Amino acid sequence: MNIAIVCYPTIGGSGIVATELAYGIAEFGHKVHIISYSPPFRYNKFNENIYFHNVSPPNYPLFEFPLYTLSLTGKIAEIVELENIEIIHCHYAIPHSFSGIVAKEIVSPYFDVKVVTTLHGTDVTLVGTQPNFRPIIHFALNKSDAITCVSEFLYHTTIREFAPIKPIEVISNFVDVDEYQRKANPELRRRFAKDNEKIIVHISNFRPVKRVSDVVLAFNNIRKEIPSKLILVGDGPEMPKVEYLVKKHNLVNDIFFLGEQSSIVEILSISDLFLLTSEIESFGLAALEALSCEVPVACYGVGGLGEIIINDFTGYTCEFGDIDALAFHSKKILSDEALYKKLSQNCRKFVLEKFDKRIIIPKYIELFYNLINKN
Ligand code: GMT
Repeated sequence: MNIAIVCYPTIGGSGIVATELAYGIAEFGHKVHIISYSPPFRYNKFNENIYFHNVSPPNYPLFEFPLYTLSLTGKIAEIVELENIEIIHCHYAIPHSFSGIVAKEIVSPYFDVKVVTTLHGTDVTLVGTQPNFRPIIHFALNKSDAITCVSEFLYHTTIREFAPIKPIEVISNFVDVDEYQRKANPELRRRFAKDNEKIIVHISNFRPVKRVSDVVLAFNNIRKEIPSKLILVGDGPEMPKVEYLVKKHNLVNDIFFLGEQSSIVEILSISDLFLLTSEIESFGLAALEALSCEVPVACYGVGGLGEIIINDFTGYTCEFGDIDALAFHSKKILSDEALYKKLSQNCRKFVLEKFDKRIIIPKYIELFYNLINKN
């Protein structure tokens, strides 16, 4: 098959899923054409079946705002024609699905191409419900040849918000379990913590929705009883607020700011607990990658997180905003050795059974084959 994947290149789950999917599909011998405004963050290994096509909006004095959606649409139509694309797979509805649908329309006299929309989260829960975007998403969903959601939660939310005429398939996110596995590294661990200290980690894009300040406050509570260090990975608009809190609570020597990192297995491999404090998370890919590296997760029980963080099995969920409960569960995990052993073993087993890319990627491939062979 010849498949175009349209995605965001920035650090964030939808771009990561799209890129890992590109590698997975390419391994089956299919040709994948990634279309975006720069090479995606995790597109860092060469594969002869993957091509990257850059979208660059024209710079003209009349256009005060870059015409990205139009440029993207034109680029998709061009690649469909040039590369004989059979499937346009759009990750995140705005503007990707919209552009995919219009590109399909442009080439329709000569090419029969199908559009698959994969919804990831805020394209439905936050951005999608804004009044000026709602009709666009509605249009894009109803015109897509297939729609997928990354979790049961997102499936139900999409039905409630948009009631698309097409059936929606849940194809959950996945992880490369061979890459995301714990590799003990005592020397690296010692660079961050003393032998008697635990390591807590948080990884995100530091957007307001992630509430990273809550991570700092929970850590401040935890460290009063459990000798520990916190590693913060990522960067984003909330960083100044987080830095302020760290200074205010005198935590400068206990928290490491690593910034954006493309390889996180090494960091997860020296971590004992992943703290996640998002106010909404349709799936929580970063948490899944932690589980795959045997790191239990403590988080708020919001969105689709309850589908992967199972209480007393892979970690603990608590009520949104209850920082004390988050700290309580974290202390429990970090102080009870038998519990810790049980949880960390369950984490890996759970991922191997349900979220291994070898289980999930064939579901996308089957969906593509069915669409191509429909007529
Ligand atoms: O929706 C977003 O905030 C953007 C998106 C992204 O590009 O990171 O994140 C969503 O998609 C991920 C991959 O499917 C999910 O793991 C995240 O839970 C989801 N984020 C939210 O729902 C906030």
